[in-house]
Amino acid sequence: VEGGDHLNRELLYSLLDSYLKNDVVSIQESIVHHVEFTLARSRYKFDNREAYFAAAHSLRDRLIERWNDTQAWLKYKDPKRVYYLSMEFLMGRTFLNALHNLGVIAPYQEALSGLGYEMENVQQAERDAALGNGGLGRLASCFLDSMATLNLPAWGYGIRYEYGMFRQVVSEGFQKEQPDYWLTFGYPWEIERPHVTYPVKFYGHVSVHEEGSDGRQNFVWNAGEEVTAVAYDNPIPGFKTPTCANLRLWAAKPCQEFDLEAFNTGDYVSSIIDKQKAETITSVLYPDDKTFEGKELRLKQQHFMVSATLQDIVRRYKEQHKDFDAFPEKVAMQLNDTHPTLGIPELMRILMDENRLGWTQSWDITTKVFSFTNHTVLPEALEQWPVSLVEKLLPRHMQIIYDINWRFLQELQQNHGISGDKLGNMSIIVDTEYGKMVRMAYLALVASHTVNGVAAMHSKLIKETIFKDFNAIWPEKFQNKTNGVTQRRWLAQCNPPLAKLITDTLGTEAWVTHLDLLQGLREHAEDEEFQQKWAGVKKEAKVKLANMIKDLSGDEVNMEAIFDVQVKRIHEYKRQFMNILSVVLRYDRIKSMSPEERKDVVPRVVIIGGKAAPGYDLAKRIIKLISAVSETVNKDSEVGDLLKVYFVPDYNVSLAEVIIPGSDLNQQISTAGTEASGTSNMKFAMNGSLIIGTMDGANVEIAEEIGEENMFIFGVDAKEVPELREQREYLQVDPQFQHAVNMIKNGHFGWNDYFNPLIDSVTGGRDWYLLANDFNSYLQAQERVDSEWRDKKVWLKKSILSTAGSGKFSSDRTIHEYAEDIWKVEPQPPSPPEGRRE
Ligand code: TH1
Repeated sequence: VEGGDHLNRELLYSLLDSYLKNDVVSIQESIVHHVEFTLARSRYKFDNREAYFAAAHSLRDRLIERWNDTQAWLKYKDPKRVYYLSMEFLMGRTFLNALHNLGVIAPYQEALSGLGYEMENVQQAERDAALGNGGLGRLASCFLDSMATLNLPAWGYGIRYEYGMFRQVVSEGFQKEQPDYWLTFGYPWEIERPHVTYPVKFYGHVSVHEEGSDGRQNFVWNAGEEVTAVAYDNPIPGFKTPTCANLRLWAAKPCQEFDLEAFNTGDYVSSIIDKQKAETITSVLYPDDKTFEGKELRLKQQHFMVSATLQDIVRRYKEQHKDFDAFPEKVAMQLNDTHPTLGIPELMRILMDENRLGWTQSWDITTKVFSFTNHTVLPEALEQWPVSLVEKLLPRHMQIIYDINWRFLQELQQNHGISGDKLGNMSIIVDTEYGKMVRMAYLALVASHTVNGVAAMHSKLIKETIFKDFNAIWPEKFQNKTNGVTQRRWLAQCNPPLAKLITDTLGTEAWVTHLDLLQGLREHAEDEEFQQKWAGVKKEAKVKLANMIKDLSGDEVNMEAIFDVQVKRIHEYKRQFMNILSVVLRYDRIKSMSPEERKDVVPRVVIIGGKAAPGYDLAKRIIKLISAVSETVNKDSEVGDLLKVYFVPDYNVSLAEVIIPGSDLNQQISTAGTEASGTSNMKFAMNGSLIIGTMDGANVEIAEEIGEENMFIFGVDAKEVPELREQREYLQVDPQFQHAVNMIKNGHFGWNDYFNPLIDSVTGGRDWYLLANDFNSYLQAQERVDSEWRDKKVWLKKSILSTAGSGKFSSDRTIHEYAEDIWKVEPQPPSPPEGRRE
């Protein structure tokens, strides 16, 4: 690219000598400027959506200033950087988050209202960026917020899917999936980088050349297909810091140079059409949460993401370093589950084949930079790719994986005296009835310096189960990093009345970056005046949730009822089925009461939401069952206000921001030992919602922090589960469980045949997730909920203590631990370049 050789640096600096002004008039000028010149609309007529886009662009300008300064500062300082590699980022909306982190909510609100627009309506025009399935993707997004806020030199890397998580429509109780083409009208928060591109290769074959004075073999990968990865940067502002981190997402485009002769020899038009296939690589997010699908396109996506990312990281490093000696002192990479594990052989390939390093040095570097997070022990989620597929798509990578495995098995035999079956059990390559497979978790483990689970209990479990043999030889590799969530989005932004009450009570806003300060609420837990204020803000949030229910059902719910919420992906192990069975019993009990008895019933509004993977048959039947129960119960005039059940369609980040603050009670009821951590439990606790739950995942640590007596704990312990599973067939089935199941079976809610597979899954000695077994204890916990709700003071105290005890569950704490114990990266608070002033 020509030009720019004779820059007038002085002029350029003087033109940009301070940040854009954030007074109301300057903001209005910039909004109107974007209405006219970015949207090319009339200044005198623009609707809420156009107001949103213009305001977003004006805010984007302010983000870009910080982004540029942060990145220039990091280039100058050249510290060790951390890269978070993830196939999912569930960002949700950005507008309010950026306003809040930049500290400009009030002036923007005033600017917009001065122009005749309501902030609330403008915000609603934004679509969610839903490039993730659930907890794992949302965790990555919370981490980005914390990394920016902590001034860490951090970037996220992922894929810019054109279709995010499907939109769930529930029609007649059945889930229908609709495509989420979220980029219609453009996405104002991204910056396209047409010049940041890399070739990504697939297929073909590998040839060997004897080359050079040392007679070394050089491997050349002659690819059969090549696509171009184009970078899209998404600025991630920290809270009250000029640091702006980056989320770089890759889009696939056809490659310009590749295979030009196809155009000369064949049909011009079909050659062009062929090229368009490249774009399909980044077209759609796989909507399967925890079921490994083994589709070729998914493997392509994984390689595409890590190949572009590693080329980018290596290029950035080489700009400032002459050899690779310092690479491990400058780079840390975190693998978000095994999905980006192909980054390991890809880095080896780049070092050996493209930079001529030997195996030993390449392996030494690779094993110093990667670390790996495991998020589940469920066997169906563990990735195993057929060797035949990897060989076809990535022939050079397959060779490297074989070499890694061979050296690893050598080491096991020579240094650890392992042989026979045990050796086979630890092999990265395993022979199965479907042929040879690559166990991605083992590959990640062998090449990473650290592996971590996501809650104390889960980290212990992986050492005892799926990674037992590895823990025996490398105990020092294993760590725990209990998950966290960002209190900026999940308290400050989504629940302003509660945030204000907390700030007023603590006399400081510092909890927004130091969540431990919430402990200071403890001393007010029994203060009657404070409890009244607490009840007031909870009521405000409940009204918002009630309005949402009104919009979707037309019903006006009873504000005195317990708002009882379970929102998460639909999965057998999360036991939404057990929840609805208890609702069925409650319904039955109310029906059998006299009018006099009914006066003592604590009213409930049960709210359930979540998506089922499109191919997960039982999960879809659970949705239908909830809808069927809801229909029968809600129209039963005898029951009236005492019980209502709603299935909220299309549960997503934006709905969570309304539902979580508005809940009184939340359900975290997975079979002990199945939910690695859970993160909504933390969001609910922060917002003063009480947990009914099992001793599973992070619930265990939440109980330590807020006190078991302030939660409704039930069910068996994880250590009892294996034995109970063995005995399932012979256990006495709880009569109440049987009764609820029978009501469904007998057609009380219609559709009885359709529910048979569901019923079969929990009866006849099957019941893998032990619903029947935990049912009685669950009902007792529900009884305690009702009786404690009756005493408002008791409930309010527990609600306050929930919030007060949630300080540990800030992702700031989690990220601080990753930075210190795993990444060894340090905060780099930027000093704005010469002349730049806030
Ligand atoms: C989830 C875990 O189920 C949840 O317990 C945890 O809080 C969350 O990760 C964050 O750590 C997982 N999501 C996925 C998604 C896929 C594969 C495995 C997991 S584990 C696609």
